Amino acid sequence: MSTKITVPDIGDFDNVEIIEILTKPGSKIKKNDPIVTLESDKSSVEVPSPFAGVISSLEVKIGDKVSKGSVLAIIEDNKAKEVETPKTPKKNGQEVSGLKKEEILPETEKIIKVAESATIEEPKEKIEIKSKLYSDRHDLDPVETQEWLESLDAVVKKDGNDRAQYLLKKLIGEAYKEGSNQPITRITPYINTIPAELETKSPGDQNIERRIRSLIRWNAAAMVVKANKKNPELGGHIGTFASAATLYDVGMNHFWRAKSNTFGGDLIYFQGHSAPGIYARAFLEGRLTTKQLENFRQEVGVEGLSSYPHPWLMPKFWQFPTVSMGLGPVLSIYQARFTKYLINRGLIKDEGRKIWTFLGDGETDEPESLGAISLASREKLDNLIFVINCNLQRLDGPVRGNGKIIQELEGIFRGAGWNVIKVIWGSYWDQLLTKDTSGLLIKRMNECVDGEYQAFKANNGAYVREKFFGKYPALKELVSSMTDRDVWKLNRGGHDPHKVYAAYDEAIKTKGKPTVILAKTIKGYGMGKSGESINITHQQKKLGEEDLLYYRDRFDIPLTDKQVKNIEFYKPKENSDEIEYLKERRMKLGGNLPERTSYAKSIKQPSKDIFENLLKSSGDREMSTTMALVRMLTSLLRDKNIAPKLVPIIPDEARTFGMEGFFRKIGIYAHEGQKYEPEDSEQLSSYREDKKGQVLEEGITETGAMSSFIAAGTSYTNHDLEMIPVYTFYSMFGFQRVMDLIWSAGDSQARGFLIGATSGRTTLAGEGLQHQDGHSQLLASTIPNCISYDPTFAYELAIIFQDGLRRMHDQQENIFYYLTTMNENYKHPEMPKDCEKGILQGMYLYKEFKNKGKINVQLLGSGTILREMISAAEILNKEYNIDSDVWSVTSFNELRKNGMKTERTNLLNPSIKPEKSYVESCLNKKDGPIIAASDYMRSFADQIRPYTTKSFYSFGTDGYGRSDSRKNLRKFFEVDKEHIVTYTLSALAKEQLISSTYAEKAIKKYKIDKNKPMPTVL
Ligand SMILES: Cc1ncc(C[n+]2csc(CCOP(=O)(O)OP(=O)(O)O)c2C)c(N)n1
Ligand SMILES: [Mg+2]
Repeated sequence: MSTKITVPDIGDFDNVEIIEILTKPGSKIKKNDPIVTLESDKSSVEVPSPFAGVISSLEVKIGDKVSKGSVLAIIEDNKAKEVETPKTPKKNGQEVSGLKKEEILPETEKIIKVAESATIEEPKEKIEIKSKLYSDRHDLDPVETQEWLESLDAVVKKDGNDRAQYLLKKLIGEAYKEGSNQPITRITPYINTIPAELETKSPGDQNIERRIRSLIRWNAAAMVVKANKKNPELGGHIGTFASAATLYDVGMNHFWRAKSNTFGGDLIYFQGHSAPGIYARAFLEGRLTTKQLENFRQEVGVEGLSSYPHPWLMPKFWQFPTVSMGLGPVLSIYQARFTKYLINRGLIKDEGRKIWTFLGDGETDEPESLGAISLASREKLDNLIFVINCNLQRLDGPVRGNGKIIQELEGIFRGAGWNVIKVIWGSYWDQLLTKDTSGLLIKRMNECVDGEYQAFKANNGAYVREKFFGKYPALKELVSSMTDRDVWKLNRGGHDPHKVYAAYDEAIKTKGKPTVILAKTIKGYGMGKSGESINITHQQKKLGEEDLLYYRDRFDIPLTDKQVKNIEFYKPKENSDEIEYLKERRMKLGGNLPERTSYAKSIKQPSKDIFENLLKSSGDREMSTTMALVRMLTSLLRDKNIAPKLVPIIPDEARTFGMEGFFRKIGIYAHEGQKYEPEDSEQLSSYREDKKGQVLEEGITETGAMSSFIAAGTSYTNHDLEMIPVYTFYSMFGFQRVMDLIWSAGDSQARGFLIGATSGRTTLAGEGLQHQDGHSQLLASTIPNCISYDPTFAYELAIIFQDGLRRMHDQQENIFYYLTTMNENYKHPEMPKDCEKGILQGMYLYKEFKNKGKINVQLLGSGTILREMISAAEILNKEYNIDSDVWSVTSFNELRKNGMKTERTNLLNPSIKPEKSYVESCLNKKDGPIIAASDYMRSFADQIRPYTTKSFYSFGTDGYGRSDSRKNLRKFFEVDKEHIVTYTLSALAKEQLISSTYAEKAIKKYKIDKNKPMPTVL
């Protein structure tokens, strides 16, 4: 049967042009195969076939204008109306999952099995402990309270926790209806979440583990002290790791599974300045040498260790740069989300991998730390575990001296839907808590603030007895049989391996939500007077001999006094119990951590035809480079190798950039699919959410979008799967907003494309000061491995993008791209011959304007302002008989890099013939001064000024943007063709090549106000 394929509802558009025909008569097509591509002045979108069949005729041609209902083709669909078969990933499939199908040694398999079984146990049924009553002066009727509590106890015993929760919820609901506006509290008493009797016991040998931990503590502290003795400039931290040692050790000994050839590995975000402890363990494991430890923080010329986790500096060791506070937490949330994205898209297997994130309690002040936690619960990221080391201190002093950080965080995380596990008290408290039937102990625990808790640990047992227990006689009595030493021994949860083990165990078993562990610790644990729980702990890096001897004794390190004074490291023999135990534990968990590797296959490059369309002239059709980008991505989505690897990332601007066509075509990733019929379901660009969706529509969070970019851009190492993130943002809200994350993308060696769309100070006319970007290119130039371009024409963009794909995803270079695209529509010429190399190097001769004039000028323009240059060249040529060479500068940044390199080479080789910079080699045979301009600040073009001997004049958009028409904005910033003509004439006069009267006349002609101040002050 013949059926017409017509244009579906395309929203508000009418008379839209057909720019591509993607099928031909006789072609057999499947449902959803694209028939044509339509392009309005804002976006391009493919029209898919609504059913399968054979195309019998095409009813349209390229250039035709169509509207809803126009017939595109006739299809013979007498064959079954095939529904597109979903592409299920091949199990062990090489091309889909990127997982290696390799022979696994039986030995290794055994190890993995043991590791997995160690961590996948079914949770035990939970029993609620009986609530305890203590007298409360706010209680109007204690007897009534007691009755209610007893009823609750009875319900818990008879029908369990869930029933009790249900009843409580009902009660609160009723109270709310009655007018009580008191929300249910999200804060529980200041005690451990897991009652002692429900703790899963650690299978580890606690004695050996303690000895290992002590050695790690010693070596970590010695490393810092040694470095600072050598050179006090070097710095470092002892107190942070001292507080976190148990938190890390329990993970390393029992939970964190390394990457192997059958398992992707857990991903651990270590707290940045606890790095010395991580090195110290790697030293015991034999992964780092004494020499390396001795060279902590000395990386120039020697194989030293970097201050903090920096994959750029230690690419085989560190996986995640975390030390800029707040970035680790947010990056890890998006890492966990991206892992689920890959699983849901069928690109990797679900192996139950976990992402663990360590952060400081002070670090939670950073908006980035907590800003994305609701995403984690919304997306049900049960693969994510935060461990917040609540040592109650930050750099200057207490985190919440007058409050309790653990309680504050509990409320925030619980409110956001996380599973919260508080690990406040160590095992020594268990008995006291059981013994205290009055409820006073918990009351006292609840009422003390962090400033007091800090002071307790900065003092001694007698102080704790008096200040903590002494407040209530009954409490004092509770500890009357304990010595001060015993009281001092009452430990905090984060230093108790049993408590930490139980919390981790529960965390990994939690389903459907992320977990946060709030572990109470002591900053500078074990440092005694030199730094335990005192306000200067964070900065303490120089321990004196006395302090070192104390530290040695505190942790029973078998070093002589002399060795301690020499600050020697200590490593037991290979066959010692400690080393054997430590290695055996890691073997069982699949290998060492942290370790950075990549077994990702490179991506087969697309054929040149994909880019062909953009290399041709657009004829009379006007389009923006943003649209050209969308066209190119649409074509790339037809390439079977590239398509599945593309990760389009957009923070709520798809429609601004004309990318809404992707919604229907590849779907928006939504872990629960789409539970509703979108209001625009009939339309071609319908808002389609899908569990297998490919677009990461992030909502309004550039921080989140950038974090996704980093997760996707480092997928080659974290998932052994090369992916191609293309994160398109409003250029003003890119570098300016999330520069620190972009810096960390560089450190992480992320690969992918950042696209600053609607870029330039004058292309975005109406949006004004806070939207118009005239400096992102300069910010991009500060990142060493960021390659940036400001192309003007579609063919330039295509050549650059194609080369980027080749360099990053085929050659696997550790670089990333920043490309600015614009929203200004204009015609695009055909690519001139032989300019590909120049496009990539940063400039090429676009056109010569020759009139056999005697006077020459070199006009260099980038982005949209190149077009003003071209118009200026025409005017100069026609009206003033001035010849010019117009150069399209695709990247002042790349030109500068080349210039610096050449200059350096020449300075280092003063006796040989100097090399020419690329700029110089382009311009040295050309006559006339250089006039350079862009839609960015003058310093963008100025970057190449030192690399040419010619006179150089640069123009740009220094100053705040504002709203007006493009024409007026360019006039205001003096980068329109009239100013360029005028300034060129003036420059030529200054060079004494022409009379100054030409410029004076032009100033009058173009009504240029000489008295107008510089735009920078307006
Ligand atoms: C964005 C940022 N600001 C400031 C710092 C400097 N800094 C390093 S550690 C630190 C205090 C950290 O306190 P906390 O998070 O509680 O960690 P702790 O050392 O107590 O475990 C500060 C301010 C930083 N690394 N990053
Ligand atoms: Mg802290």
